[in-house]
Amino acid sequence: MRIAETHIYQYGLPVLNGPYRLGHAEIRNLSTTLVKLVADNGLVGWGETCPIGPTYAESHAAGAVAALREMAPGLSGAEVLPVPLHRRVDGLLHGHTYAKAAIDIAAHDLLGKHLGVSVSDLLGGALTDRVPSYYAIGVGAPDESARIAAEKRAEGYPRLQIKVGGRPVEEDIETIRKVWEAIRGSGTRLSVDGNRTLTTRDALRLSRECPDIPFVLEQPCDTVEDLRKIRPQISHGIYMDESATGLHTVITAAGTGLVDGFGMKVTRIGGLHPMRAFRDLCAARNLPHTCDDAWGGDIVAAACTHIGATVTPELLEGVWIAAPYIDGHYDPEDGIRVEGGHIERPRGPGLGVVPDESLFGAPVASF
Ligand code: 0XW
Ligand code: MG
Repeated sequence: MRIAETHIYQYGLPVLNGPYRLGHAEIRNLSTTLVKLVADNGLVGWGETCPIGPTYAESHAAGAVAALREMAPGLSGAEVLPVPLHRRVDGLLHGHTYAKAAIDIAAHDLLGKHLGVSVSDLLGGALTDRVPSYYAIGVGAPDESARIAAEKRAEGYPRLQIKVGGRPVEEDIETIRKVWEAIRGSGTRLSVDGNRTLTTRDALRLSRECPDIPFVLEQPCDTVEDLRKIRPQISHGIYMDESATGLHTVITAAGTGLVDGFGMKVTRIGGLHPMRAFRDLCAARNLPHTCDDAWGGDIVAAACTHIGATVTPELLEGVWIAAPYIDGHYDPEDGIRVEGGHIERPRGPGLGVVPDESLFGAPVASF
């Protein structure tokens, strides 16, 4: 099976009950980029990539479209198999993994439909039909964050993430303590995510002043060097997220004992094919990790859920999807939802979601 056509769409995703606050940005509106691959046998596969604004990482919506426009002409006739396809796209454009991931996801959708199997089957096979999710509490007032934490714990979320940064560290510490008081004894796991915005000084303070609270500290500081600096001085587990831009960084971080786990995004690492290798590297070093993405609708949510279902349950920290912040679904029948803090693995061949493409309007580019 080979690629015959490539169509690129953009679609607006206003944030429901926004803004969604991180340490470096308030997110109110996002633009997602979708890729529709049409194979020479007429089958269609969908991919998606949705950076969470232009400051979260070295990626942005217009960049996704531009990168895909650069690669698309060279996709014609490409085999829809991960290894040759990744080789092909790497020969068309260096880097830009977040854009290449949309092609990778669409190819997995196509391949699953062609073989009559799900994407999780293609990734080695699912260990569960219901994966745990987690809820990310944006940077907010201590009492409000504690209220949300209690509400989400009651809904059944097994894990919560508190966003910190972009304000005096004293406010972050007070928020963490109030959230802990709200969930203490429930068994709910906790991550405190700085999204690269803390100085090492504040990351150390936050850990030292909460010695009794068993959270993991996720990407508190911006650089690998800063993580290396605080590592020996900190008693909380450290997870790498934004710095894990590729398997090379993951291998070094895992191999040198720099981190205790990862927050990983399918599109940042380049799609489901490299994500599978990441999963297996973490399994080899017994490192827990998430299977997330920055943002996006049913297509990227399905991709994250499928790979999440193949992770050893003891190592799966959860599958984060943006569905709770998006109004509506691409697939009116089988949209990907969080229910009771968990996500049902999509059924059906490929990704198991069929977008109503009339939602997206005309393609911004077709090849
Ligand atoms: C919580 N997430 C997976 C969703 C937001 O895009 C940020 C991200 C993270 O953990 O950094
Ligand atoms: Mg994170």
